[in-house]
Amino acid sequence: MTPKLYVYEHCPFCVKARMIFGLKNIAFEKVILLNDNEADPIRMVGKKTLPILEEEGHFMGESMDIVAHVDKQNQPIVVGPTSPEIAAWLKEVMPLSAPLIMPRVACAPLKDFATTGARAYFLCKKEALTGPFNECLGKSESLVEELNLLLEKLAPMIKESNAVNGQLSTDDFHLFAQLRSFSIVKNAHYPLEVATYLQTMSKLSKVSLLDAVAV
Ligand SMILES: N[C@@H](CCC(=O)N[C@@H](CS)C(=O)NCC(=O)O)C(=O)O
Repeated sequence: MTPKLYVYEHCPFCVKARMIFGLKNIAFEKVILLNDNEADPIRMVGKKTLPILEEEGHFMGESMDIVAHVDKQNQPIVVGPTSPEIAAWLKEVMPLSAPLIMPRVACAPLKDFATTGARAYFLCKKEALTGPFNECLGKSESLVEELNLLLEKLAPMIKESNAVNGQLSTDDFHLFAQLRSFSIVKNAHYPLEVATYLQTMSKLSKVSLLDAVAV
């Protein structure tokens, strides 16, 4: 039976789980849940969280557990070394993530928010973390400037366009998921190495970027 992967389109953790199927060319059914659907995730894994993998009536949460589980099914591909430099970069960019991404995701035409209730649920929950979205958006210019500096800093760390450290590793899941979320930010400047990595990983993993709905 084809495995089912329950996801939100905006969600970087869901991107990690989607990536392993795309990279390994394994068929799966992508099921996009409404953001205010609490009942289904709670029924499946006991809490309101995605991604969730359903296989033969069994449910698995936690994005990187799903990656490891799918990877070991036949010839593993996520076998490369990780780099402390990439972990440090992801840590450094983290404070920019919510204020730049959440307010833009909140108004994007994604299936996660196909109903007014689903969009309102997201807005309410995430504004509690970031503060009012209009205030975040008001700081866009300086936040994008900071992001651009960090993208410049990332460029020389990218060894290959299909594997940040030269061979596919868990770093690629964390890095591509983060960069794909940032692709919703209009006017960010991607150095060539970063742009090529983003496009290549999107194509190989079959996870589309959010640039089509960038704000
Ligand atoms: N550690 C989990 C984190 C998953 C997570 O935080 N998912 C978010 C979506 S991006 C979620 O479902 N949050 C609950 C909500 O949005 O209501 C994983 O890696 O899968």
